[in-house]
Amino acid sequence: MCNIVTEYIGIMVETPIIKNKTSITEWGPDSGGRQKGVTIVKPVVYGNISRALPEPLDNKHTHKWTCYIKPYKNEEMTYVKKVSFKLHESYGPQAERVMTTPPFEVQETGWGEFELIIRIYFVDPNERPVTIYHHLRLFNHDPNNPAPPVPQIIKNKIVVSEHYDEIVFQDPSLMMSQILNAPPKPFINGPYRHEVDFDAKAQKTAIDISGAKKKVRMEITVLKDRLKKALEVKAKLEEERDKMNTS
Ligand code: V91
Repeated sequence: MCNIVTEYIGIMVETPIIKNKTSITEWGPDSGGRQKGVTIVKPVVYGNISRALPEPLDNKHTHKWTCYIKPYKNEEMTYVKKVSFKLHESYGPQAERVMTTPPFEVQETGWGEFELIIRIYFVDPNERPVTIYHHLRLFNHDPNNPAPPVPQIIKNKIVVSEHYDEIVFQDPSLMMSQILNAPPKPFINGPYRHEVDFDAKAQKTAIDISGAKKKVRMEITVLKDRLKKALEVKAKLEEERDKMNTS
C-alpha cells in the first residue's frame, strides 16, 4: 500500500509542476498575470537621416540613409526582443531586416522615398508587437514650411525626419513590469543625441498652447457679451409685444 502511494506522488511531481516551472523561467505564456491598472510609458525617437552621395552609384542610387528607432532617454531598451524594418519590396528578398540587438537601425542606399514599416517585438510574447509607419525622407521639400534643422545639418546637407513617440504598456504582465521598471541600464556608448531638440519643441508647443487658450478665452468673452446683448434685445421686444397684446 505504501509503495503504491509513493509511486502515485512520483508521477504527480514529474508531470505538471516541473512543466509549469519551466514555462515561467523561459518567459512563456504564463509570465505572471496582468498587473491590472498599471501603465508604463517608454518614450522613443524614430525616423531617418539621409545624405546625397558624392556621385550616383552604378545602380543609380543617389542617397545613403539610416532608419532607426532609439530610446528618448539614455537607457537600454531591455524590453525589446527584436525590431523589424520592412523596406520597399523592390529591395528584393532582403527587404525585411531584423535587428535583435541595439542599435536598432538599418543603413542602406537608394534613389527615392517610400513608406517603411518598423515593427517592435517585445520580450514578453503576450505583448502585441507595435507597428510604426515611417516615410523615408531623402530630400528637403516643402520650401514654404521648412522644418528648422540644426545649422550643422544644413551645412552638411543631411536631411532628417525624426519623430517622438511613446510606447504605452497597459496592464503589463508581472515579468514585463519588472523589466520595464528595472533601474535604467545606460548605454556604454553614452546617450543618444537626437537630431531634433524635442525639449525645446515641447517648450515652444506649451507656449503655443497657452497662447491659443488665451485667444479662445477672449473669443468666448466676446461671444458671451454678444449673447447677453441679444438676450436683452429679445427681452425688450417681448416686453413691447406683450404690451401691444394687452392694450
Ligand atoms: C519611390 C529600391 C533602391 C516613387 C515616387 C526605392 C524603392 C522604392 C522607391 C529605392 C517613390 C532599391 C533598388 C533596384 C536596385 C516617389 N530603391 N519609391 N535597388 N517615391 O530607392 O521612390 S525608391 S531597386
